[in-house]
Amino acid sequence: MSANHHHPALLATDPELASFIAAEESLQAQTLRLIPSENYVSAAVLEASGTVLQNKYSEGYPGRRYYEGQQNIDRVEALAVERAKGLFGVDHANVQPYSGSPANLAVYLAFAKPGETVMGMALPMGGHLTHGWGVSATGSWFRGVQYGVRADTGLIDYDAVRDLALAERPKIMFCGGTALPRTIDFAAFASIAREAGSVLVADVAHIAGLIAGGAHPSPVDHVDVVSTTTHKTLRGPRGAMLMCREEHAKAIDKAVFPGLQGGPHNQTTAGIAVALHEAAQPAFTTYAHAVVANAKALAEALLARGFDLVSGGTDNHLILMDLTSRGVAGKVAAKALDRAGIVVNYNTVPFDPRKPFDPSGIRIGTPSLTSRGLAPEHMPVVAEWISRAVDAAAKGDEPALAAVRAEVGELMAAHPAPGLPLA
Ligand code: DSN
Repeated sequence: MSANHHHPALLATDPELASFIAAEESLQAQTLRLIPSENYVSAAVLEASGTVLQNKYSEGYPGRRYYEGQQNIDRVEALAVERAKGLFGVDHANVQPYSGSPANLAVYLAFAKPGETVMGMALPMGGHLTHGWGVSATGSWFRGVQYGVRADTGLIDYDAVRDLALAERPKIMFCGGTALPRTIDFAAFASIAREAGSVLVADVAHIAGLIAGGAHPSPVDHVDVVSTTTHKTLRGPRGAMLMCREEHAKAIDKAVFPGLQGGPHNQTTAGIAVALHEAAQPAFTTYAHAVVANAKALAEALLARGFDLVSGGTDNHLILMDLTSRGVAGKVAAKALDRAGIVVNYNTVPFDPRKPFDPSGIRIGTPSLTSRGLAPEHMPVVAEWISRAVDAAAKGDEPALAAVRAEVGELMAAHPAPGLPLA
């Protein structure tokens, strides 16, 4: 059956657009998706996210709205908030940020004034644009100062973080990032932030699902604010949440609305509520630990094939590969892997001599393949495919990439992804 049959109204109204979605469904079904910030949501999350809740304006918060007719919307949002509080053990949750960048911008609005100093990990070291990096509003409207990792270990240099924090006394300090393969020591950051008098924000977008499932320590007892997207390891729709202690609740809510945003995306709030419900089930704890077990097994298999991994391995869902010694640039490798049915992103490695748009590494991760039920026993073959594709990229060997693609397709067909129509 064609995937188009799963969207009959769309197919009738707009067959061109329907065909694009059907093609994307096939692509997601047939490829090995290794981008560590992506996942497959469940059919239930997909259903909740595509509902008539989208027809409603709801500026304000449950019980305090600027539009009438909120009887059901209030219940949806209150449920999402209660579930977030329960899952992460926080006093307060705001589920309205449209995505991670607006969520972080709201934190700036709540705690800093333009021109004040803010501190985060440098983007090329594994941080995020919104942690004060220059090309982001957070690095141009505020004065961003940045820390990184040690050149010899690839690990965060907490002594250097402390020195910088005490010298700069930032109003806001971010920990967390987008290419960090190792456990974040939230207690160490908290002690530094206390000394420096900074508001400490843990951006756990990448690891929120691991935290919910007990596979990464929680920042909740250590930081002022937790910022997260909802669509990565947490396996929800594209959205975000801000969580904090009661003392910061008003400042955070005011910053999100009316400070930064208008009407919340109620259909997304519903999808978040479902994802949080799913993440509270025992099966999600199993999932979170399996993500890490798969990443560790994949890292070992890659090391055995001679790959260089930043920090020598992983503690979480993510692996950062430096391809310099393989004689191929990250972008060339990523594009070849794509042709081999393996979807990754090219990425800078710490102290990368190459440019961000043509860097030395690729970033991979195991959230999506774990959602399809792949296990550590499959990781040696995944490493073998990556190795064959990277070598083929270096040689321009297209038949070798096609051969990998066929093998990938077979394994993917045997492990259907959640939320996708069966072919
Ligand atoms: N785009 C996200 C990621 O891939 O890590 C960060 O914003």
